[in-house]
Amino acid sequence: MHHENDARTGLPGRCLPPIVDSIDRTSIKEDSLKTLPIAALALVLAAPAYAGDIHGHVTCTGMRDNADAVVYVDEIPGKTFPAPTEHALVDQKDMQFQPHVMVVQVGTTVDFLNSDALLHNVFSPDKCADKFNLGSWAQGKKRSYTFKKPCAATLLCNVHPEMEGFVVAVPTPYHAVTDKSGAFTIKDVPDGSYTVKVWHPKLSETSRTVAVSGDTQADFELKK
Ligand SMILES: [Cu+2]
Repeated sequence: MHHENDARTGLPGRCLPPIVDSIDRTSIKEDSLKTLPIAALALVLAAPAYAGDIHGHVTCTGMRDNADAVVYVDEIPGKTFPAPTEHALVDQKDMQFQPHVMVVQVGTTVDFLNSDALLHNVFSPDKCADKFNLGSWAQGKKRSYTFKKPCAATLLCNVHPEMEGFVVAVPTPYHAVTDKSGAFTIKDVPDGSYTVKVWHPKLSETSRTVAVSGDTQADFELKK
C-alpha cells in the first residue's frame, strides 16, 4: 500500500475509497496504478459498458407540425427501473395544459399546478390512470397523481371543455417528446436491441426494433 498523500484531499493514500482496493491488481500494472490520477480511475470504474443517445426525427403526417410525438424504449425483458423520486409538473396556465404532452416513467408522481386566477379541474377518463379526478384548487396550489402503470392518459378540465393534455407513462427511463421540427433525443441508452415505440395524440402508434450501439439514429413516420 502506498502512503503518498492524495493531491486533492491531502489524506494518506490508505484513506482512499475502498473501491480502489477492490481492483484486480493482476490486470493493472503497478506503475499505471501509481500514476493514474484517482479521479480518472474512479470515472473509469463507474462508467457503464457502452451507451449512447437515440436521436432522430418523427414525421407526423397531416399534422400542423411534428411536435408532441412520444418516443420511448418499451419494457426491457428482465429489467426493472426504480420509480423516480423527482416529481414531474404539468401547469394549467393561460387556459392550457402545459406541456400539452408529457412523458414520464411509470411510478412517477405528477404535480398539477394551477397558475390561472380561476378554478380549473384535472381529471382523466382513462382506466389505466384510475379515472382520477383531483377536484379543483386555487391559483398557485397543486395536487398530485402517481402513474402506477403504463398509460397514455388524457387530461381534461371539467370547467373548460376545450382544455386537453396528455401524460404518457412508459416502462423505462428512456423516453423523449419531439419538438416542432420532429427532432428527439433519448439520452444514455445502454447498447442493446430494443423495441422503440412512438405515440401521438392523434396518429396511429408505431414501433420497431432499434439496435443501439453508441449514438444511434432512428427516424419514424406516423400516419392516421
Ligand atoms: Cu380549466
